[in-house]
Amino acid sequence: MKKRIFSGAQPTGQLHIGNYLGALKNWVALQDEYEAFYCIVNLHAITLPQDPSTLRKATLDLARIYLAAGVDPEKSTIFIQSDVAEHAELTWILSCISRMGELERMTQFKDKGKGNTERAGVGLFTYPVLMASDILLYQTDLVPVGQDQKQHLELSRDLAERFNRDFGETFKVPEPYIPKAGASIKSLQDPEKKMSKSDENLNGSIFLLDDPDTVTKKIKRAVTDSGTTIEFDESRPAISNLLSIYQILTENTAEECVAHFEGKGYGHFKTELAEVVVEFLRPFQDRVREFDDETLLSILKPGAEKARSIAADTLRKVYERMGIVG
Ligand code: AQP
Repeated sequence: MKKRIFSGAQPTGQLHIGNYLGALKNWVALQDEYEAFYCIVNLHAITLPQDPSTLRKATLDLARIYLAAGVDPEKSTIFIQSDVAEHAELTWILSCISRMGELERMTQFKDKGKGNTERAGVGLFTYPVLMASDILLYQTDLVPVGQDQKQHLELSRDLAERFNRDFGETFKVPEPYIPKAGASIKSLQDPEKKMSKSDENLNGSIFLLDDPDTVTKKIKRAVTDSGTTIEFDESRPAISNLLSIYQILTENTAEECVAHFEGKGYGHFKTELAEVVVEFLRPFQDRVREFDDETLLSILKPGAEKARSIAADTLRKVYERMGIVG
């Protein structure tokens, strides 16, 4: 029996190269070895206001991105979260064993709620409980995510352990899979912040659907540090971030990258980096155009059916253990 992985992304805005390097790239690499479930988490998206027609379109567009990135529907189950009602149902159950204090400590709530708990949505507050439900429903062994999701994954583990202790062994306790390189790609405009879909400064993110000209301009405008050498250095996060992107896309070692740029200046480095990113995006964007809506639905609907059969089984056990009958 293969071990199982679960992961997902939100159909909120355009995916960027950070989403790809931190998550999607690893989903593709892991799908041979694991039984993989990749979800389009549209219920997470509505924790912040969304325009309905934009959300509807973004949901299918995200399925295109998964497929173009190399997620293979013959190997992996791809589905839309809202097609499996058990996600919302288990969220209620897990909310009842979650504690206000532990959710208040979640840094993403503090960031996205902009520190204003009075005005922040309750859904944004309970977002990590929905994420725990996503993962635990599938008896997941491994969850490939970027560094920003590590804290949420810890909560998923805590909730699984708490439920198992209080009601008997029910959930597998999942392990995080956080890549060594690419787990936290930073904004090109502010290396203290992660690259983000919702960043108002569009120059901070390289979107997967950016055209070559836009990519090149964004990289040329990327902030650099006061030094002159091209190397990994914790005290120089801007150049280290750009070099990480170069390293992962070229699949060279850190030492090879540093040696390659020895004696070269920032201008030369940025030109080469832009070429590498553009050459990576070109075939990716061609593949995105290959999938029409009908093809997507023919993948997503059976995906949801397969997911639902496993999710329903877990939820039935949960209800039994808790004494909920109906
Ligand atoms: N900058 C990043 N570097 C590496 N990995 C990242 N991820 C997100 N940003 C980076 C990983 O991408 C996966 C899908 O993310 P998501 O759709 O759940 O969105 P998010 O984590 O909330 O971050 P975004 O993409 O920046 O969106 P917004 O702006 O809406 O918050 C996850 O595995 C995530 O770790």
